[in-house]
Amino acid sequence: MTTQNTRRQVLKGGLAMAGLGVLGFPNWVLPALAQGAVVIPFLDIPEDVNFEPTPERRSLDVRRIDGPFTPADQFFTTQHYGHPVLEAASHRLTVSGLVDRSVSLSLDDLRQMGGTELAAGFECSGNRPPLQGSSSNGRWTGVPLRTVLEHAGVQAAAREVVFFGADSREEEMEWRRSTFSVNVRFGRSLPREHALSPAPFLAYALNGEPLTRHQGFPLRLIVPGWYGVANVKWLSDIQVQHERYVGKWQAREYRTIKGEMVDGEMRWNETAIGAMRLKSFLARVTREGSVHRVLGVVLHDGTPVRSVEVRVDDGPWQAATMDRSTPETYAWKLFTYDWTGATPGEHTLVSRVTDANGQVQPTAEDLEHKVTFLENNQQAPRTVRIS
Ligand SMILES: Nc1nc2c(c(=O)[nH]1)N[C@H]1C(S)=C(S)[C@@H](COP(=O)(O)O)O[C@H]1N2
Ligand SMILES: [Mo]
Repeated sequence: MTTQNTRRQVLKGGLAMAGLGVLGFPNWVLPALAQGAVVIPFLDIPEDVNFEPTPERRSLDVRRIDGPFTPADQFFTTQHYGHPVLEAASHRLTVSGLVDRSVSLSLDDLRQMGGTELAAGFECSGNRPPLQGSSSNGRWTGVPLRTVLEHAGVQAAAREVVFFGADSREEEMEWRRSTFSVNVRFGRSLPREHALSPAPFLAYALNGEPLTRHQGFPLRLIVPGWYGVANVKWLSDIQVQHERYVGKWQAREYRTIKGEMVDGEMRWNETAIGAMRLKSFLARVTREGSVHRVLGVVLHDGTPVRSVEVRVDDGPWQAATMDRSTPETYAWKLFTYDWTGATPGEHTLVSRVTDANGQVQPTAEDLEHKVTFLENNQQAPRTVRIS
């Protein structure tokens, strides 16, 4: 199944294919908890960890995942400049710069161009063990970005497409030995070819409901396969330009500093946050009769997944089973592993994912010379006590 379909195709497909819901997504529901199943606490997650949302942030309690899509009221959320309050009726998306015609689109204009669906999961690049709660999976409704860009007509000289939210803040900005007071908007960019490719998406609904204010009401960008920071919320302006965009949130705050040994010499690289690095983590362990069922999540850039494996203590890597309900390219992928013969005492469980290019999820040691904490995709061990 393709990730984006017109509503008509989706309905037709939905009728043609048994087991699919009205929107063409599978009805498969991961049992919230099978009858009689007992959740085994993770010893690496403190018992008193507080998942209550603050006005700024909400973390997903991954131990409660009970279906392929994260409900909007559990979807993790974060941002840097608070939540602008926008009116749906008066909101306009402007497209300007190196375009044949500058446009200003209302939500109704966008709805008339769109109504397609996209399954996409993402994590904040700061998501890391032990909670891994800055990650979620959504079913978005909106318009492919390129439909809007083609409507405005991207000129030949354009190399970069910049996306601005309605959020901004007055900041002291240092440059050499001077400091300037500048109004900084939240902005991110994509290279021309990526912006005009089929995947990037302008979303006005999540799981069939209008975006909430936290999720970027009334409009946001979704860059499938990329870390969360790319998904500009409260999207207001698209600027098409020739210059590379080096704004704070593009080039400075969201980067990774990592050393790599080349010919016995350490080379330090600074890279911007972009596509998600291949990752799996364990979300829950339950005891169901004599079996311990392990549930986990894969996040990736859309490259097909070749395998997911689980290891118990120092045992061999064992194949886990990919859940078939999230086959969409950019959705997160759930997997299960049935652990039999668990003995009383403390055990360490860990997962690793390999993609179709042979890329293997790295270990913590592999990432030893990554000195900044973003893009932590290490194999993340969890401990449990079996009684
Ligand atoms: N306008 C705007 N968009 C933004 C941000 C922001 O601060 N302002 N934060 C980004 C970051 S860092 C992440 S991880 C995601 C979080 O999206 P969510 O709140 O829907 O989970 O939004 C991104 N989009
Ligand atoms: Mo983020």
